[in-house]
Amino acid sequence: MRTEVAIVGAGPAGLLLSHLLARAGIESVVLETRSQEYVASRIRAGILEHSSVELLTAAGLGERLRAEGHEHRGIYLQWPGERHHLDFVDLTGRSVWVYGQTEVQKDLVAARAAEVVYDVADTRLHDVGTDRPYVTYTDAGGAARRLDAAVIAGCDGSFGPSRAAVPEAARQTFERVYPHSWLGILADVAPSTDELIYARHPDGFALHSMRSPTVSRLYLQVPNGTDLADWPDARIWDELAKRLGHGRDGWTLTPGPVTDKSVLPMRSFVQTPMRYGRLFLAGDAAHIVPPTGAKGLNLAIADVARLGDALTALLRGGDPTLADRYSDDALRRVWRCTHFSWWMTTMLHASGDPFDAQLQLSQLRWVTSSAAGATGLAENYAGLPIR
Ligand code: RFL
Ligand code: PHB
Repeated sequence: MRTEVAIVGAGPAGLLLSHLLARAGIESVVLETRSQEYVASRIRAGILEHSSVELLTAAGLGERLRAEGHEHRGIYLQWPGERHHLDFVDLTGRSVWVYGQTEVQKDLVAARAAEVVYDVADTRLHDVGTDRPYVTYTDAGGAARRLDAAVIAGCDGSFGPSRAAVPEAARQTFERVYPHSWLGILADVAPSTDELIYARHPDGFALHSMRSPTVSRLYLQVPNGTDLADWPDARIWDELAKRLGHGRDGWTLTPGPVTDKSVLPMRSFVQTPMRYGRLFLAGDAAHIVPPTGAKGLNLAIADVARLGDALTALLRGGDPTLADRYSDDALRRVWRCTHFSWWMTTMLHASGDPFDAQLQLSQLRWVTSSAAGATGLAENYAGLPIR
């Protein structure tokens, strides 16, 4: 089989790239190791920044988002005894939207821009340093296949093979592993808040997020290696109530039936460069951020917006300028988001160190009382323009 762009991975990065390319008249084939049902039901990110909404809307993917998503003006930041609202619209003129990654994924599948081959195995990238790269894989029926392309886009997330297809001598990696994880639940209960609450508490961070007027998404900081068996639903709700300040100033947390429960380890990771020869990396394949800044999905969207432009200029206009700049341009945003996610994580998670605790409280008081501090957080959270 031959196509213009071979895309490895049908997550949001891979499917959105195929969609943007199709709109520019460029053909692609997407290879995905999981089944269509599995990919469509994974529960992940929930917040779209302003630029992501603009980009999805401009790409013809904004209809359901605007009908069923919920625009938020800002977030609450709290610590014991205090809760403050940061209004991003007042501070920066930009809002964020609650619209689950699962929904973005469904919209992309429905748009069906390119052929997606699900249930592939043994995906391998070859000759990426030449102008005749190709991918080999085994299809669902067990047959060995080969896909030739002008360009390969590695959109295969943190566990895929694309990242390692860059020769070791040509790549550099940067990593920070955090000593805590998040225990996340999805619950069939109306959110107890109108906008997200990020809570610092001496016993650990808690986040009250949501998916819809009837579905809540909540997280607790837990130690690495936490076993879900030690966390029956009642214990989770008790801990959330304590950390989120149930009963204070008349605010209550309403518990409900838990429909999903998982533990997510946290790390920051960047591999540079994001391009080697005819291989371009995008999304989690190139970088991972801890979820505290809500940046993972948004960064994936920003990468492929840039990559779509670059590949269109390269393959349609024969102009390599944007492709040559792709890695440097994308990495500027990647490092900004990596810093913001690290900063939000270190400001809000309990480390057990009393010096850290005082610095965190000082920082929280500053971002909630100074216009400069609040605007800095708002600008990063609501997101800078993509291009
Ligand atoms: P994805 O979504 O991981 O998609 C990559 C796709 O590549 C496929 N793949 C392969 N395909 C073919 N051959 C192979 N050998 C392959 N190996 C892998 C995978 O099956 C998958 O379908 O990466 P993408 O598109 O770059 O999108 C990035 C976002 O998904 C990610 O940044 C966020 O979801 C991060 N993230 C979260 N971000 C938040 O802001 N808030 C969250 O609550 C949140 N929860 C999460 C998350 C990421 C998670 N992962 C990756 C473990 C929860 C989880 C569990
Ligand atoms: C979510 O709703 O899953 C979510 C929201 C904000 C974050 C992380 C996760 O910072």
